[in-house]
Amino acid sequence: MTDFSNKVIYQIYPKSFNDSDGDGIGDLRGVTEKLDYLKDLGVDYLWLTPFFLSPQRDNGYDVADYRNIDPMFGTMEDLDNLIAESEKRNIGLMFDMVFNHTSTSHEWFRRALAGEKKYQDYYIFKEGSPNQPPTNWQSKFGGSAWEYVPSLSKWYLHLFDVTQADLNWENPEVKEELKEVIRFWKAKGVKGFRFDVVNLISKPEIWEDDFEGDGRRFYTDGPHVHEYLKELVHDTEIEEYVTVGEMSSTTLDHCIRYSGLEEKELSMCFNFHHLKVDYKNGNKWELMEPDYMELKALFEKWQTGMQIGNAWNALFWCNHDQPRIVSRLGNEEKYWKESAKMLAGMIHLMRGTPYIYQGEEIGMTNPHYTSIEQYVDVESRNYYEILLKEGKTKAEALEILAARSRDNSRTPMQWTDERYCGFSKTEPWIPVSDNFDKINVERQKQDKNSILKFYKKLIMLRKEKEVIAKGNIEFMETENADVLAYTRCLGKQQIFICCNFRGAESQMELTQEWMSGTKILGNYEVNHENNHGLLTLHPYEIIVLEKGED
Ligand code: TEU
Repeated sequence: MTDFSNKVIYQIYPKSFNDSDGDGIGDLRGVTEKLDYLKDLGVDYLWLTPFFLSPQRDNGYDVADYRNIDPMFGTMEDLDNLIAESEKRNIGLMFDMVFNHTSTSHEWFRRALAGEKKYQDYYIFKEGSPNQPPTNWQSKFGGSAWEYVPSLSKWYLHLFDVTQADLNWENPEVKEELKEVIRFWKAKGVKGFRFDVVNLISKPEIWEDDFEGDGRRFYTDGPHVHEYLKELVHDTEIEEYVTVGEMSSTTLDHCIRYSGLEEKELSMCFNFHHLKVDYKNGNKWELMEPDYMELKALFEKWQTGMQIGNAWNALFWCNHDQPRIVSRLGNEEKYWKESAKMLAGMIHLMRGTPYIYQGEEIGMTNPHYTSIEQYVDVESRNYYEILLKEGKTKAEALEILAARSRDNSRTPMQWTDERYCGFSKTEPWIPVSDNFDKINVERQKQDKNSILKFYKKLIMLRKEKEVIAKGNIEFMETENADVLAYTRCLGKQQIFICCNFRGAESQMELTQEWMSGTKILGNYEVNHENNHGLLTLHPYEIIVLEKGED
């Protein structure tokens, strides 16, 4: 399988990236306009979230036609042009394959509803009485995971929104249809694929109630998932393409199989465990201070576990579903720059392929919305109602959304300090963050110490130093709750990375062998204080030392 260890991938949420035609919605031509910016940043691939025909109930993750472009994003010609222009710059495009479900507006579902047996078998329909869903499972967006269709006297499964009906992967015809979608985009020159919630595609044989949770333990990493993935990849001949699976609530053992060298499934996988360390009792909708010991333990488990298993991680903090990392684990005010850089370095220097989500490279923050009207996301809107029903006040519910909503990452990309932040000439589909006059690309291009420059440096370093791409990882200071430290090692090349989580000074022991290391990267100009092996780190400081032959 191809080695993606020195590649860096940039994620684009087209709706919020750049609006070329002034309708307030980002589009494909808008992406093409920014290719030089992305080339200059140094990224190798662009993962574009779905721009296919869709009612946009879940911003494109409700696909109505896998082979056509939603007019709000442009035309096939615009896409062909984007592919050609990317190719010229040696940037590969990765498309987002939403194969766990389709929109209920998809022709297959419409024909199923119209009574065509063939298409009913494309989905998961179950007989049942109108008052009794087949199981008590909950949708990930709140409420039952089943919807009753009176005209058919049947229920259908939707693990996400009611308009996102789960596909039946046990039906060989479904698998063939989906393979054709991949072949279609391959023929267009697409260089890779991201597979949406692909570890949920294999449903259980027995349908039973879940009295311990929301049902996920029955369909996550399901019985045939590895077989389905192997078949999909093999039959579409994408073994050498960059492929990443989004693995929801997965396990290390499964990820070793999904992305292990032997199994020939995917190049790498996303897991989300490290992004739940501030969920109280595992509940996204209950706020808690981040548990840094848990974060450290998770990184150690996944980094070393995947290394031993000869498997490959996708490294990331941010995506279109996550609040901004600087607002979450960093500091938006006094140490905004320092903390954004520290978090960037912490994740980019680990073992895996790093992903940058648009705006992360300039330290974009959450937008601090204060009214429910500002939110667009279906999950946020649903949970607002659920939180109120549970007895929260409006203010409490809004405080939770301000920290947890997926819209935190979906605000328009901040290009300049102009009105609508250089994203559009008209009012965008979702409100702009309040700080675009300070945080924007143009400003950071002028500043040699900007967060943008730091990301550029990180990307360059991965390409220059094989130890970053391929080195073994080992964690240090595992009992220190203030600092995350690790080494990477490849033959005689070695680097040491330490990061201070705190907005205050922290200390760690520096072993004898690292005392003479050369600093190759940091977020403070002043030298660190090294007092007989006790290293004092500034607030949110990151220090990267190197030794050995390069
Ligand atoms: O997300 C899957 C997923 O489970 C989430 O990250 C989800 O947002 C979270 O569980 C809710 O708390 C993927 C896409 O990234 C997301 O945008 C889609 O809405 C979802 O699948 C359905 O296609």
